[in-house]
Amino acid sequence: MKKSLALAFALGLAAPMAALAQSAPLDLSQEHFEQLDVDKNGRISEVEYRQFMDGAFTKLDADGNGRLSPSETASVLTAEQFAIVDSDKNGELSRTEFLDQVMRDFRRADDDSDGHLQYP
Ligand SMILES: [Ca+2]
Ligand SMILES: [Ca+2]
Ligand SMILES: [Ca+2]
Repeated sequence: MKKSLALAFALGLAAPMAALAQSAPLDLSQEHFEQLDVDKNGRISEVEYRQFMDGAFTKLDADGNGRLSPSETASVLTAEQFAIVDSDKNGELSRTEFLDQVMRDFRRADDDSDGHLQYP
């Protein structure tokens, strides 16, 4: 659980996985938080999170074919993590598979289920 949210942030922010894997799910730096909090209301909504991760998918999709291959995600996902996100096991990540995973992470991190993450 800790790893998967850290993974989500790593996808967008290219932070070192080794360091992130050690941190708590909401142990975001203020800088990371502010990047995600687009409307600057002090909270990250599901919409802000989804839009950010949608952009991260587009950035990772180097050949622009709408799917992520293992090599396109090599810098942010281990083979094991890739297999978890690849829910239909076809060897590629669709945008839906990717967003389903990161939004599950979001909801797990949203302890009080109000649809927002607050800066601690
Ligand atoms: Ca916000
Ligand atoms: Ca691709
Ligand atoms: Ca797939």
